[in-house]
Amino acid sequence: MKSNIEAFLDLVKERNGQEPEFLQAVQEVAETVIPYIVEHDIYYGRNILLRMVEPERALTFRVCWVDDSGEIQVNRGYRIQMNSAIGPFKGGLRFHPTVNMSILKFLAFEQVFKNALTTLPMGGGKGGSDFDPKGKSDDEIMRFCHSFMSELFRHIGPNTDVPAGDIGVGAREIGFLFGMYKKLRNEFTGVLTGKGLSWGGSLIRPEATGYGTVYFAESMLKTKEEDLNGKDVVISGSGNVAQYAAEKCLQLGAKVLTLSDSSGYIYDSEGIDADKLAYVMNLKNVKRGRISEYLENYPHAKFVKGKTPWEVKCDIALPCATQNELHEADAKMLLKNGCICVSEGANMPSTIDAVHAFQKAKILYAPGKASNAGGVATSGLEMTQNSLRFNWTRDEVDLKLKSIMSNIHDACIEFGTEEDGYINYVKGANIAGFVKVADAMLAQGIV
Ligand code: NDP
Ligand code: 2IT
Repeated sequence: MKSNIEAFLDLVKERNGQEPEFLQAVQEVAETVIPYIVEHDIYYGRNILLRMVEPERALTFRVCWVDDSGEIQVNRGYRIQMNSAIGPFKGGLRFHPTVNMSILKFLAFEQVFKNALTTLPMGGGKGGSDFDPKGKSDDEIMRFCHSFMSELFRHIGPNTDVPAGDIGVGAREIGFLFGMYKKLRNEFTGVLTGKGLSWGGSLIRPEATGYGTVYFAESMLKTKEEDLNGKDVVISGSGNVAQYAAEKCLQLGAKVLTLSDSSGYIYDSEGIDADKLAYVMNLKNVKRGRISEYLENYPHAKFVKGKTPWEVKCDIALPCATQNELHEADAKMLLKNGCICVSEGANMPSTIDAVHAFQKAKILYAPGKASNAGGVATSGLEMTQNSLRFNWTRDEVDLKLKSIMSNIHDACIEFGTEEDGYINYVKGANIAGFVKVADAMLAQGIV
């Protein structure tokens, strides 16, 4: 006879067979949450997980725009409104050529649990486009964002759905999107987060995902009476999350050895210090260059083309680039080299087999929905400040971020501690997130 988990996954596969990333995200949740549901009468037999894997609404739309040479371009826009049981849909927009239904549904599904973990009143959603921002001029980015928002504006609002950034969507894109929303609606509201400071943004929002990922690593290390001071850290990615994860590691006395992009990784055996990181930030955020250009200023470093940094010996690994960037063989290599802690800044960067390898070795391993929740949590704080029409100081927001990350860690301990004392952060995060959303769904009835 099939187990409850297998039967559930077969059903989800039947309906979503063409969506491998979504099925992967659902499997990871089902493996830990179904045994919990079976043991708890209030959830059993109510098809709550089946309701959670079906988006409340999934939109696709045409985005036409004119490039600098006068050619008409056509992209596809999406917004997945996954679950609004505990608050308005909330989650980022991703602009990347690989964007499709599967990727956005996995991200939206993860977001539901992540947002619940923050304890703030936010449902889950995700959106974006297969538009590739690489190599586009600022004017092309503006025309694309304006066209994208000329449809999306009908479906979002400060009490309905509040998008933000993700891969390929940063401060520049949020500005253009906000400008068009404001024009079409004729109202100035907190409909997007990650806004500029002078027009409704929050201090610490740009830093929050990376900082939060490192705060979470600190909490995990503390359970072993360890900290970041003097540790060797390997980071993937060189975008928003990776940059601020690196900054916080440096502030806490760790040595950052690598950064990467989709072309390969750089390894600086002397460590990427604050000056070198400032160079990277300018290279990536202003010049919009490639990480290999690091060597133009620091020729002693190595650029390893086409590879991910997991082969570099380290104490702590922070995957901060994209989904499925860390495979089982990478996990085994990290373990062999003595890695004791993995805190995910990206969403689902480790494959299921890689996660199982970390757990089997009983190292400290946190899934993105727990460890990278600082970004959306600070988006929630931006929404609060917008509603209050008031801004908190940098220290006030940072303190709240720290406290939220520490509470998420506590929730993982509460729901994820196994009989032998090992903290299964995947189980903890999934069950803690599930309970909050499921209770709200039960209270609201079959809608
Ligand atoms: P950015 O666009 O700022 O940076 C993305 C980085 O990841 C770049 O270095 C990029 O390299 C690399 N990357 C992207 N796609 C791939 C790929 N297919 N293979 C290898 N490298 C890739 O995005 P963010 O830093 O904002 O996002 C990084 C991760 O963090 C994502 O998984 C995102 O979902 C997650 N996240 C982001 C949050 C936020 O607040 N921004 C919040 C929580 C999670 P290249 O330039 O070559 O594409
Ligand atoms: O994956 C994520 O949590 C984000 N991209 C941030 C979402 C948000 O609404 O700030």
